[in-house]
Amino acid sequence: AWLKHQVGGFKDKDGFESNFVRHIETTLARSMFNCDETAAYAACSLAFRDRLILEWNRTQQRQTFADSKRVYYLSLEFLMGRALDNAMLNIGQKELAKGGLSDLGFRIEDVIQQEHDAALGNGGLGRLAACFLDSLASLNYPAWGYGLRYRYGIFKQEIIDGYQVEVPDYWLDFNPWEFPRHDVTVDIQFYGYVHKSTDENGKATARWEGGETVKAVAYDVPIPGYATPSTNNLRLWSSKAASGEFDFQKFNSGDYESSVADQQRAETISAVLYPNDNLERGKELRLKQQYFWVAASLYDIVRRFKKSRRAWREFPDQVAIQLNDTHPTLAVVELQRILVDLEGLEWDEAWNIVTNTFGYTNHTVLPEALEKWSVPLIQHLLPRHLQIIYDINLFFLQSVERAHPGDRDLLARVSIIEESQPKMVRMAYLAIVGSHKVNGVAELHSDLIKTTIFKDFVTIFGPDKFTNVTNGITPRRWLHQANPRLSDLIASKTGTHDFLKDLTLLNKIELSVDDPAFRKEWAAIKLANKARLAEYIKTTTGIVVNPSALFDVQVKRIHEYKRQQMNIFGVIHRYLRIKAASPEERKKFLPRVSIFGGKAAPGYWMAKQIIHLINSVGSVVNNDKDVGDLLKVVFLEDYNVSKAELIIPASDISEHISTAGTEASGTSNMKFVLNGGLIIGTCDGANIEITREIGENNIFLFGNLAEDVEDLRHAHNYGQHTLDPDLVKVFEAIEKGTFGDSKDFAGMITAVRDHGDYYLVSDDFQSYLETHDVIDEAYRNQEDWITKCITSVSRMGFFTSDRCINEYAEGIWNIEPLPIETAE
Ligand code: DL6
Repeated sequence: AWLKHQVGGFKDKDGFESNFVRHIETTLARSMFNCDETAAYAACSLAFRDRLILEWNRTQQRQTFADSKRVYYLSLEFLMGRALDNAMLNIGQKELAKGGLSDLGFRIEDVIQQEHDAALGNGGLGRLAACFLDSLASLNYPAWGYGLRYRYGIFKQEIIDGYQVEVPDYWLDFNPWEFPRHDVTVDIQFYGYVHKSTDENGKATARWEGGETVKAVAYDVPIPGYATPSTNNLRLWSSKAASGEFDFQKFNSGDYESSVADQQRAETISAVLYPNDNLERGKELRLKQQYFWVAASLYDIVRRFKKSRRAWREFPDQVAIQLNDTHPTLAVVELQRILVDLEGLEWDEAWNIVTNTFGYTNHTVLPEALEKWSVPLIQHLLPRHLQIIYDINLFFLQSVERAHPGDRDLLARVSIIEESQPKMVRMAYLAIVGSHKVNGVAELHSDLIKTTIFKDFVTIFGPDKFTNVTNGITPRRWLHQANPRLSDLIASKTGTHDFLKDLTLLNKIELSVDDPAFRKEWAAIKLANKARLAEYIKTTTGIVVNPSALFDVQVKRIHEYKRQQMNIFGVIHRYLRIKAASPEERKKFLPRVSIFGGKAAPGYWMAKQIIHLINSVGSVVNNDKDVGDLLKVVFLEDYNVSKAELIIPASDISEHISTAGTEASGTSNMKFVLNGGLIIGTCDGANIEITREIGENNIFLFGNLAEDVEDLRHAHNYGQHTLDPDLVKVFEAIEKGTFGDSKDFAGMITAVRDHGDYYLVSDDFQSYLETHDVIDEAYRNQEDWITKCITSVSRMGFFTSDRCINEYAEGIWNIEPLPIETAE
């Protein structure tokens, strides 16, 4: 397969170079004498894109010809990052391109850097979708992703005077990785009325006549598999006015502004990604985005199915649709509408098809993130869908009543309609009722959904409907691309890079754990990665850090449950200790660099306060002569996928310290360990399974357990809450104005001291500090430390997204990989 695959790439370096030059001279209308790095990026991308297109067409033809079952992954977020590096690596020709570019006078790193991240996501959920696409293609599964082509992805974060400022991220200036399909469009309706009537056979029918029509235009993005010719498709929808560019009548009568109003209103739908992570706000435009996207995707899927001329009942044998969180749940309703209203199927037959088609993945138990839409809003925007939701609920509740007669409380608890003011549609319940499988994303999380938020549904549907698929990451991007030297060192011991296709092969390096040359090179790679990050820190922030200090990293969305506030309180505690120590005692401190990065949702006041405190602590600590190199605090602006690729390989210890039971899985924990960093973490999400795989000695766990959280919160609410004395000292320092105007940080303090400490910062603080002391000690013993790192990496095989995809394919989607013909 690999040989055949090479045929899909360039024949040789000359082939690449001539293609590159052709694109410079013709596609870009430049000359090689006037070719800067931006143009080189464009030409290199176009050259590789040419290769991908060929494989992509073949893959699509192969899938159509095979007519086997496909999976459609519906996700409002795909956090893809850069495409060129990934395409070169997956095609297996990065070295060739490096040589070619060098011949033409370019460094491949500089060329790669020109690319703007495709940042169509907020955090873990969107990046997981991107890893899944990589695995689906790499494992040759027939699969499509469906999403929205936002004109503006997640905002760009600037830090000005220590505060987060949001700047729009217009990423589409030049994007060679997408293909507009102006011939693939779907008219999507909103608003309007439902006409009910009875047909000649006495059957009740409903016809929805929309009040507004918007056009969905498809943009296709090729997704190359690794070491396989399979190239799958990600289809992103963009919104356009159905009526064309503008209203000529209004234009001709001089009403220029309103002549473009329709166009602007339509284009707004796919204009921006909502920048909330683990939070839903119930905005009408968001609901419009959701329906626009699922309606266009389902139209496409159904159109493809109908070409096969199979009977409708065979739909679930041909089509699996995965709902990435509840965002696409309207797809359940839309498919039922298509089957009943448009195709004339009986309700029960249609419902049977629907429920056998969908699977639903839950990514959070946080109440504020569970989607609910107000009934009046749905009634207004999607009147027919609301009727269908009511019917789905009616038939569901009737079945519950039959199985649990007389249990009115149960009916109220599980009703898809919440009887509040206004009434709300509980999207997670609709997703459960409309799917045949529901999964959580790590063992603890999957257990928690069964025992807490979805407990009643386990009683109703039985435990088999609920399952777990622990998240994973693609080792192609998160090892080979982000950390090529480590990947090559591992290959030198395992014999090949095959571990990138079968990550369990990493276990072979455990045999080399005592090999001095291997260990030396291992340490040298880590140091080089840290030096590279130190250079970046210096250029972007002006802060000089010592690469041989311990790098302590927490990069992820800023959220109270992720507890960056606990981290910065810990940093302040360390600072106070250094300050209080004598010059002699100071020598005993292990030098540390505390590195933070992450965006706060623009409306999340507390998260923004946390960012401000981190930056304020940094400006004091970094300029304090008593402290020197013993402690530096860095906030890296605009954390995104490309920055993660730079930061993660440079970490010694990273922080995954959510309040137990709140982080569904986490995936950066896996990325850090895979890159030879150790982690400090709570017993939460996938940290638990990471511990099981790599061994308790190789991870620094601390804090209360999920099972104790409720009791602790209860105790807080009854005033049984004594603040940790070290935390009190930290608060005193903040309140004294050590880090600037203390009023700016009052919210963070009162949340812990006066408002019940919902995230248990005080309860976990002491064990957090003690564990950091243990880490300092462990780090001093570099020999042991390296052993821990190597051992951990060797045991990370389980956390590949390839394993996840195989689990989904077998346990939920019932799909098979499509065989690839081997070299002739
Ligand atoms: O499953 C991917 C990712 C998990 O690793 C994180 O633990 C979890 O917080 C995140 N969940 C969300 C939920 N947002 N919504 N809706 O992003 O999913």
